Amino acid sequence: MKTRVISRLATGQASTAARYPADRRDLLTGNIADVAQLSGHGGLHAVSVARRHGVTTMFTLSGGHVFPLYDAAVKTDPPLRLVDVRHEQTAVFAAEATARLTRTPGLAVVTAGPGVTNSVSAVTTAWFNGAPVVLLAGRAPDYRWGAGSLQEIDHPPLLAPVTKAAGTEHETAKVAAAVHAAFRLAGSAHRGPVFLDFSLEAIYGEADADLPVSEPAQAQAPDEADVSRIAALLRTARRPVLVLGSDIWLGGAEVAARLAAQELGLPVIANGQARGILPRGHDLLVTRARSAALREADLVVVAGTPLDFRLGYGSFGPREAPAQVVHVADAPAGIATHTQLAASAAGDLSAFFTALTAELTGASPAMATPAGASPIGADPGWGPRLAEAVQAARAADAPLLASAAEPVHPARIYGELLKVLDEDAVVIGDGGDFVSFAGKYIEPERPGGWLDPGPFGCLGTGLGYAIAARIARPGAQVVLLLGDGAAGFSLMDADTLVRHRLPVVIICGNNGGWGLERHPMRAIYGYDVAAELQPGCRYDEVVRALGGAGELVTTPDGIAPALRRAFAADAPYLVNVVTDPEIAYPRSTTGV
Ligand SMILES: Cc1ncc(C[n+]2csc(CCOP(=O)(O)OP(=O)(O)O)c2C)c(N)n1
Ligand SMILES: [Mg+2]
Repeated sequence: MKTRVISRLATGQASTAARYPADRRDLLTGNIADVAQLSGHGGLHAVSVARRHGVTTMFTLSGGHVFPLYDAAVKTDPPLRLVDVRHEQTAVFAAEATARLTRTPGLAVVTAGPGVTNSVSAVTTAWFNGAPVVLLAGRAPDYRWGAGSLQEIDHPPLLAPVTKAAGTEHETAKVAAAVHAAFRLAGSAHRGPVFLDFSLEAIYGEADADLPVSEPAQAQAPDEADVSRIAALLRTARRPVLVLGSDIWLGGAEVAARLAAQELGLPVIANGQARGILPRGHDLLVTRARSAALREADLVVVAGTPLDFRLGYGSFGPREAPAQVVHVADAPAGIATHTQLAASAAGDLSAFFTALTAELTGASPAMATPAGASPIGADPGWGPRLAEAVQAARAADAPLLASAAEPVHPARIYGELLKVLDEDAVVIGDGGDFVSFAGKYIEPERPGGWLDPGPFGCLGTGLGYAIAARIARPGAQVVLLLGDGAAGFSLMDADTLVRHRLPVVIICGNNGGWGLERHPMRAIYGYDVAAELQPGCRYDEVVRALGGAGELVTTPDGIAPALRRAFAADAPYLVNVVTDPEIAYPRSTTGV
């Protein structure tokens, strides 16, 4: 089994390194195109293609149907890093977080049957989050299909509704092309997961095939007339707001979006991975006053995120004078159809913001702004009013962030965490109320480092995201905020952190129950059931038993020193903070 580079072309001449004298190897640099032929089993073909697409890590859980993929991972040069986990869901969540943090596709490999079915919630999460994930799976052999071999089930129909494509490859010689197509599709806007399984014959079989050539994906520029229509709306709006979502980060549009906000003087609310595009404290960042901003706005431009429950389904502004709504997405299918839009644009998000800024500031010859005039028609009092609301919200937070209450108020955990969080920290939330508090109090300094589960709201992302974050951002703090309920879904994968030497700080907000369900059920029925967990359960001891470290914290003053020890530890470390079970996050939406 080997990858055979059959020709290497430099400046038009077929050549190999061996043909050049050592002192003229410089001739091999520069415009070199690799034309490679693959020869070997299907696993080798798949892994060679994945590497071409920037994959350096394979997240997986073992099964005989996928051994050739492992064989290829360890034998290619350089090898792929193999991270073997304790539940397939963790493997796919890790691939998703890799994609979201590195903006190159993430790869997960799972075995046939239950390996695939265990992946479904995580694939769906990647689907909702527009994350470029390729899930490769084993599959029962074709020659016995229908006779009932182990784990024989047709996977693609299970995956089709939650992927951009779900298919099967039956021939070794076509594996490379199929994997190449999967990566290209996953990584092109609007991004998302792609599923591909290989029959046992295809993955174990041997064949020769060309390694497909990767051309850079062509970004689709938004329609100029659409941009002009949006510019015209901004020229006359008095109280405009710009909402930025995760696709801004995933599409590499964070710089263009920031410049647009600054040059146009637009107040910004940031969601998901767009949080941090304007750093905490920036005078245009009004996330902390989002209710007031969205309630009073007369024009809301939402870019890079759906108009779903997190944004009131796209209804903004005063009841008697609803705001005009503009939706901007990276692909036409992402434009909302359930609400009336004043305008929309679809295409490359960076190109959109650049064109919009140019048109409104006069950099575009089409529409020059007289010198000194504001490029948009905003009421001069609007920005300062929102900035004041932000200040007021921050001031109101202060006592809770410093709360000396016992049992611990969850906000106090964030008060302490904010003091030690680095600018480039990756912060991951997996839980209910505990994570909602985090969303309120933690405003990142840089984009891309905030990982919440997104609109699918699937508990259990935590350990997979943390594993991936530690690998993707080796020099950064990685902090996982974990509800005690959420912990139950994936804490066993602290074992993966230990085995792969991946130190992560895990803070468990332990309110002894499913807080986000306990309080709403009480509000509806006056009582609650199925919402209690063991009070003070020693999740820290679980991590210790698995070879990591941790400690229990029961007082507010105990939090800061425990966090110091956790960040200093060279091991996965769970700070288990027992919090007040009676405290509910003040929620304004149920999501339905
Ligand atoms: C897989 C999954 N199952 C159930 C839910 C419903 N759910 C949402 S939040 C929540 C409670 C989470 O409890 P915990 O992690 O302890 O956080 P807390 O609200 O107590 O802070 C539940 C059960 C879900 N979102 N995902
Ligand atoms: Mg809880």
